[in-house]
Amino acid sequence: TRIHVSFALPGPAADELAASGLLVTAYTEQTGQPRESLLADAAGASGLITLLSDRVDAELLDAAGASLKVVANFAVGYDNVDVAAATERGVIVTNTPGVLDEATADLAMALLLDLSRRVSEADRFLRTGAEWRWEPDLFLGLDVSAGATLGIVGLGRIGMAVATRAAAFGMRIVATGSRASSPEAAALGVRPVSFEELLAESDAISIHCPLTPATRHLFGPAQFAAMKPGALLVNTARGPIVDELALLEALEDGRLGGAALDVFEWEPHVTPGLLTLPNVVAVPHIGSAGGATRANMGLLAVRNAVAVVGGGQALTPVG
Ligand code: 8YV
Repeated sequence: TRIHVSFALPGPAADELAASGLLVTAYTEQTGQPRESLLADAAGASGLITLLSDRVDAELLDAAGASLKVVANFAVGYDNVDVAAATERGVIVTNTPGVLDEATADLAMALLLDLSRRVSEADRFLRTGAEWRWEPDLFLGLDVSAGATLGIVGLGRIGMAVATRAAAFGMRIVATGSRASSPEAAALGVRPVSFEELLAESDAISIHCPLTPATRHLFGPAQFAAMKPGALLVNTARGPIVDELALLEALEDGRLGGAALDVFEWEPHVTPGLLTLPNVVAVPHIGSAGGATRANMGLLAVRNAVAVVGGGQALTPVG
């Protein structure tokens, strides 16, 4: 009985896995395992602990073979996993919900504040060594705390954590998604709306839905045209939810006021034109990159894998 890990787990998770008494193999680079070597190491494993960048498809599942019981994805998103192919083969798929809500919401809020108050843009300006004096209009931005409306697309666990923060900042909040009509959302002043209403009413939109066939390119030319002129877009969910070339065009046209992106359509590639626009803030998929958060994601992935391999129930199966 062996568990294979495709990347370097955070310390506490690696320690717990080592203490499980199971045989463990691991690819030790942080960057994640090249495909051919993952296919080879998966052969005969009972559990796989995988990253977003690992394509868990029929080929990988078949390379692992009949011994495979569980794929524990080190992420809340599992668009990299062919869940149907896993289910057909009797393989349980797990993710890491809950433990990264606060960290991801913190980053979404940081990006929203950065974009609205032009923090990165102003920082880049100073780094050019340009001469400046205080001026009333210098880096004038959007007052999010003066009742600006935030639209949360996909109000689930992470969206609720964003709503909590936005409410504390005095923002009006509209939302779509599973919890938009819940009492907890109502208590934060969240107004449930249709996607069309959200586009039309929001001064800033933050995306928190999963990537599925239904949400791929949820934001394209028609949606950018339906947004308020000068509205801001924040994406800490998944790149392909946004048509990145259409986004570039909407920014170049001046239709949108700015975009803050943690994720990209062709990750790790970033559409170069985005990086030359002053009103774009881009960071390399660091939404859950808090030390404690990453440790907890690792522990949850390990506990899922060990439980299923040992004949028990998964803690957080998907679906
Ligand atoms: C991970 C993420 O860092 O949880 C997710 O869905 O995108 C990030 O938290 C990344 O997916 C690593 O696998």
